[in-house]
Amino acid sequence: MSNAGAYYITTPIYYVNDRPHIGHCYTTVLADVAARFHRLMGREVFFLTGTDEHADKVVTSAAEHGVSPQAWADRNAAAFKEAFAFLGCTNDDFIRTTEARHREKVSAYISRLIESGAVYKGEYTGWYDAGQEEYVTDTAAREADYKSTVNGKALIKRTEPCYFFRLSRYQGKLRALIEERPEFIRPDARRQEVLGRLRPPAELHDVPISRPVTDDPATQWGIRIPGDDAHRVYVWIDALFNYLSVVDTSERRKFWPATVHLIGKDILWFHAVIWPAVLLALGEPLPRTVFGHGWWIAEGQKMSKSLGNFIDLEKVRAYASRYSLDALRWFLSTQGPLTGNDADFGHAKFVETYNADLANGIGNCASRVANMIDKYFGGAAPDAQGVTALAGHDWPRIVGELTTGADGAAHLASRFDLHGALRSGVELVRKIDGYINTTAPFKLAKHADDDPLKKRELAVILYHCAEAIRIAAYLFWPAMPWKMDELLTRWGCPTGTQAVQRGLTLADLAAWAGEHGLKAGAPISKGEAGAGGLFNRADAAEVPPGT
Ligand code: ME8
Repeated sequence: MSNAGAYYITTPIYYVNDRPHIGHCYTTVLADVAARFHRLMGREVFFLTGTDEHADKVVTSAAEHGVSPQAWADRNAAAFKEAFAFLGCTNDDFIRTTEARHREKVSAYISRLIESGAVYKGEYTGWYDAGQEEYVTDTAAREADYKSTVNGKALIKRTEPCYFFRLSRYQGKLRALIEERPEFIRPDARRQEVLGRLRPPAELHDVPISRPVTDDPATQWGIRIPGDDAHRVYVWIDALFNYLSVVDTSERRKFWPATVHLIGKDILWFHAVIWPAVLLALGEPLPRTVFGHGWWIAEGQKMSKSLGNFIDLEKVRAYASRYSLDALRWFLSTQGPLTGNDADFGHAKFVETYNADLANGIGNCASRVANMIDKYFGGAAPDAQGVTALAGHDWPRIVGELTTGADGAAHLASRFDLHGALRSGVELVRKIDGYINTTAPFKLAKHADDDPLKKRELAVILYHCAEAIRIAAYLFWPAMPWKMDELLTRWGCPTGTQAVQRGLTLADLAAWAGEHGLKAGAPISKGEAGAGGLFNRADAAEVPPGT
């Protein structure tokens, strides 16, 4: 049964031959921001991440470390789990492809495909890239001078009996589908890339989906083809099935099809062509969107093992500990390679973003307003009720301006424009700052004691500012849940975390001076004495953390 309120978001499942780095953290944090946005919008969310464990390189890497593939997978899967927990990711499940619940489903799916004729046994000869564990087409092999485009090593010509998936059957159907549904592959540049490879003269061939099992223990790692122990399921097919296997239970079926498969652009073909074709063959509905983001690079250079410039977990932790986890998540989710170009994880850029959006942005704005309320109203939210007209102010217009953010943010988040959605909070803060600068409450305050009209004007202005900051906090919350919960606690309002638990939605929360709005007389705290603002200014000249 489909459920219109359901929102199912997935990340790639990551190889456990190595430890997590910034790229894995990025995709999973981004998915977390989307998941949190949608929970706050009242959707029933299922957020899935996990690890891809049956790759041959897991066997190689385990052997290098003198442990069994399963032990190596256990160790690294734990590192991924720990990293995502550290980053505050609220995934609803974590799938490991070595788990029985996944393996059993994969066997059942392959059996169905064999029965329907979508998978058949044949013989494969081709150019194999051992490092990537993938066959390269003849054309691609020729163009690359029969060398791996990834590690430069020679491609190997191999012939082997093999199970094939009838991909060729789906070329026209996939093309029509991608043409009809612009939201199916995003961003649009990725969609055009895929379409280019589906339009004649391009031709889709059937693809091998098995690997032989021999006496070599290295070939025994993986899920067997049902009924034929001499073959195992190719790791990519095994891995793609995770998105379905996890929700293929009576309680979770409502989440299928996935709303968004969030991936990096490196694995677009598997997700935008092979996976949908497999789903068509199984008679399953297709995901709504496959979103392929771009690359993080480090200080202007591509990250690579040979350069040794991977931004690893230690560095990620060092940034979080120096600037807060919220600030790190903010940087990743607003400055990352969501669409188009690569994004640079550069220290100067980090500090610039941190100062502009956080220290000088929401942090400064909230502390300015809390300080004025403390000084002029004894720390209690002023009363703005009953004020309809005061000379020189157009209150309805001002309130209208300060309340436009939430609807826009929800719309952008549902379009997976997370940069735009998070920018809504920044823009709201900018409006509040502008409002403070034009109305100059600190000047009004000088005359407020002698002039009751000025005191009321001051009350209305500061109420507006505090109320708008409250709304901004919910807009920032999906990226920065801890700092925003702290701010909302200072304001005496439901935190984002509580709001989600109580089923309050962004629309409820963003209602101006509504049921969940700021109440006149309620205490507003400046925060613990000495604890300073939410985000203290940083100096770009300081040594980058983790160096
Ligand atoms: O490909 N910038 O796993 P993987 C941004 N197991 N994102 C990056 C990145 C970078 N520099 N480097 C990696 C696999 N990523 C398969 C997937 S899914 C059914 C199977 C992220 O461990 C990005 O999301 O190589 C990319 O797609 C993913 O890590 C690849 O992770």
